[in-house]
Amino acid sequence: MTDKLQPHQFRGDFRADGLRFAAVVSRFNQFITERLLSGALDALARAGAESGQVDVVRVPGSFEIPIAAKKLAESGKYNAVICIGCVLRGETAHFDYVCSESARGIQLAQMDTGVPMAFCVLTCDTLEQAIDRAGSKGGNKGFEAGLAAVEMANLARKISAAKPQKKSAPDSRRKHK
Ligand code: INI
Repeated sequence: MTDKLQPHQFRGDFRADGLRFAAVVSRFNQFITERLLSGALDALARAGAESGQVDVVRVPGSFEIPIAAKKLAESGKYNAVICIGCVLRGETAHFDYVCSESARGIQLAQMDTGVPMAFCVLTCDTLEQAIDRAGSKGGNKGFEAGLAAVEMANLARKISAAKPQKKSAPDSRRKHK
């Protein structure tokens, strides 16, 4: 590795000033998703966000998160969207479809719109696993998603604002006479 090259490093700050966020929250397994939302809002508040910078949209289940997230992103009002849901394994294959379509739809929504989306859809075998990740021994995945949203919103803004390097002045010795 050469030590002559000093590339510009892009990093997203954990500061919410000047940014707007939306959280899409699934009502299915609300006992868990409201705790995840509290964690996400806590992260945004710690990054300096105020009430007017955050909107919350509720949808019936995790399957509906992508369409709401995409519409929010398309509105042009938000720098990042936090997607919150909880899918618990049942006796049928329903779990697999809801999990995979929710994850796939959220990824498609962020790639289509260019607005960063934080993925906070828990996919658990048991309610206990979900409780662990919604503010008890496994931490709060909503808090992590909130931080990821702030970091990615800042990073996206910096990347968009970056200008190409100016070309160096033409060499005077090669001037035409
Ligand atoms: N939605 C969830 O968010 N979590 C679940 O565990 C779940 N289960 O188990 O069925 C679930 N289903 C509803 C689904 O997301 C849609 O709302 C529904 O199919 C209507 O489109």
